Amino acid sequence: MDTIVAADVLITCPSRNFVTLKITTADGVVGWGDATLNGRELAVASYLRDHVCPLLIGRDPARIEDIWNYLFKGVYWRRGPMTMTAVAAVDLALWDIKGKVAQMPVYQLLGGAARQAVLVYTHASGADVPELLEDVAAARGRGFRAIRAQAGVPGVAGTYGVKHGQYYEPANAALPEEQHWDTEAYLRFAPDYLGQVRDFLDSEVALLHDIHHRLTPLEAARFGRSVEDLHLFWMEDPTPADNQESFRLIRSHTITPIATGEVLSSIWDVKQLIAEQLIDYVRLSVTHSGGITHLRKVFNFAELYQVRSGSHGPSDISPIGQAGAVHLDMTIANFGIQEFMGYPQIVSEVFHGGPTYADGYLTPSEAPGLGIEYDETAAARFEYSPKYLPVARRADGTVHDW
Ligand code: EZ4
Ligand code: CO
Repeated sequence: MDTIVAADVLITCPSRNFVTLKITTADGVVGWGDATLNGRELAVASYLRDHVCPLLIGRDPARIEDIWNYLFKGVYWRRGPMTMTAVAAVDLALWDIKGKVAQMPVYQLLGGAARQAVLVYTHASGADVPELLEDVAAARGRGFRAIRAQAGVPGVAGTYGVKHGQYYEPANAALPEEQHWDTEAYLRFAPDYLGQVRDFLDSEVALLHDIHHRLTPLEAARFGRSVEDLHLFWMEDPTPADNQESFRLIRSHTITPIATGEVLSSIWDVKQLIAEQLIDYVRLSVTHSGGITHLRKVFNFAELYQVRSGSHGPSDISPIGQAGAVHLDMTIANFGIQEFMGYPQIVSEVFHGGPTYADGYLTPSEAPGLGIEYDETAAARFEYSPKYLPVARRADGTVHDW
């Protein structure tokens, strides 16, 4: 039996912060796990370093399911994004090790390819409609078959989802910026600009839109109804999912497909949404939801209700997490789509390998394990620097949902 001899937490910031768990075995196998939680990076790093790493030493790295349950059920405090991101990092590193020992890519260990490649969507955004259409055209130029479109709302300064510079990067400040939000302005404008994007795109290209939990259930129903003719692939996060039953109201009023879950992290957070068929796509990610071991259970459960996967895949999940997502996406029966924002070039100085993008699809690496390596020497050049997402307030100063 091989044993875990070291578990180290590494932090780097090649333009943004990434937290990585490195597990080393007595046989000299190294596994990499992603532990990046945007804006709470150091909390997860401490959770791992102070409370999880010591528990791993001496354990058999082959026993993934057992270690997962030890860290979830065996710990008094369970669930929550910080816990589930920490557990995910361990899980990803152990799958990486298992693949390297077996000399197989992780998707083979999970049952093998259920499709040729993984359909992805990317982001297009603009401060106004002409800028958005330019960005949509650029995404088409790169071959994307599914595009998420977000435009600035006139009169609403700093609308979420609109890029700054070359890359969409809302986590841009050492302390959170304050931005404005105006629901009525958004509801008047969004259906109109999405219509313009729909007309601009070839009909076979899928159009997605992210609402970022900004609406009440009734407002979301109104929005969903107003864009039904556009046949959106989905409207994302129409309202917070803290009350899972509130999606019933949206569902009873509109046939616009619904995706949710990027801020959720366990099967319990989406159980009712799935079992009552209140959503069409579940957006939990490998990195924030307990890794491959837990997310596979969520997707298998969703399969029973014809709910498909649509995992969160922003550039604030590291390339290790993104690689893990693509391995899992390859193997499940109810895969829907995978978000893929891509990374600034500088990120590839630290993370080598990973899935290959071509023509709107990602293909996992055939290298053993997750197929991605972390360059510790390169990583050491990029020191942690705090970066926070903005906070939104309404005209009267009330804090609004993210
Ligand atoms: O804004 O991951 O659908 N994707 C998204 C993301 C989120 C960031 C926040 O950390 O909503 O781009
Ligand atoms: Co989103």
